[in-house]
Amino acid sequence: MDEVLRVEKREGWWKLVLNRPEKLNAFNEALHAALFAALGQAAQDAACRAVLLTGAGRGFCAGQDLGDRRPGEGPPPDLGDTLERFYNPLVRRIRTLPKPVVCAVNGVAAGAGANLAIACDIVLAAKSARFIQSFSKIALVPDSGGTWTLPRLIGEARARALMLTAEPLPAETAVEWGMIWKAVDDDRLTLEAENLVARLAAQSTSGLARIKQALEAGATQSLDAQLDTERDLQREAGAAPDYAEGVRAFLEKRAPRFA
Ligand code: LHQ
Repeated sequence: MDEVLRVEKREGWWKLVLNRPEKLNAFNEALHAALFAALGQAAQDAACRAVLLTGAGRGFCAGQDLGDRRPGEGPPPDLGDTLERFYNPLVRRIRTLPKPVVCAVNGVAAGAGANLAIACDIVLAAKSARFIQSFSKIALVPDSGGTWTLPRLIGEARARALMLTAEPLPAETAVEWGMIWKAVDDDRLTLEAENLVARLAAQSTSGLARIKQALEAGATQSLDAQLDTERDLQREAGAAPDYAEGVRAFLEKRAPRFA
C-alpha cells in the first residue's frame, strides 16, 4: 500500500507530502496519525530546521475524507471527538512547532485543508490553486482554527462571506487579501517553496522559534502584556549563542553559522 504521507528528508529541512491524490489528499485517520507523528519528529530532530508541507497530485487537501465520517444508520458520528482527537492537536502542533512550517498549496485546499494551510507560518500557492471554506455546503462549522485565523488574516467581512457562501477564493485574490504570502506560477511552486524553506533552515532556528512564540502570544494579549513578552523573549535571544554569532558574522562580513 502507498504511504499516505511521504517524508523527504533534505539537507536541514523536511518535506512532508500529503499522499492520497485520488481523494485530493483528504484526511483519514492514517494520514492524521502520520502527519502528527512526522511533525513531532521534526520538532525533536535537530537535523530538521524547517518543514515544507505540500500535497501530491492536483490538489493540496480536500479536508476530511467524507467517506470516513459518513452519517448513516445508527447513531450520528461524534465530529467533536474527531476534532478533539485529530484536527485540534494537529493545528496546535503546527502553531507551537519551534521551527517554521511553510505550506505550498499545489491545488485546491478545501474545508479543513484550507484551514490547515493557513495555520502554517508562510503559505505559498500555485496560481491555479483555490481555497474553499466548504463546510457550509455540508452544514458544518469551519474548523481547524479557521474561525479564529481567517478573520484575523483577511478581516471579518471577507471571512464571514467566504464561510457562509463557500465561494472558492483564487490564490491571487488570497494574496491580494492578505490571506497568504505569495501566488506563483504553477511550474515554479516547488522550486520557490523549496528555496524558501532552505533559506529558513539556514537561519537561527531558536531565533525563528521565538518569533513564532511572540506572534502567538500577541494574537491574544494586550499591547502592554505583549511588550513584556517581547522583553522576556529578547532577553533570552540576547543571551543565546546565535545572537553572538549573528553579530560576529555581520561585523566580519560573512554568512552566519547558527547552532
Ligand atoms: C473526496 C473529498 C473528500 C472524500 C474530494 N472526501 N473524497 C472535520 C471533522 C469531521 C468531519 C467532517 O469534516 C471536518 C472538516 C472538513 O474538512 S469538512 C469539509 C470536507 N471537505 C469538503 O467538503 C470538500 C469536498 N470536496 C469538494 O468539494 C471537491 O472535491 C473539491 C471542490 C475540493 C474539488 O473539486 P474537483 O476538482 O471537481 O474534484 P472532485 O470533486 O472530482 O474530486 C476528485 C476525487 O476526490 C473524487 O473522487 P472520484 O472517485 O469521484 O474521482 C472525489 O470524490 C474525491 N474527494 N474531496 N473530502
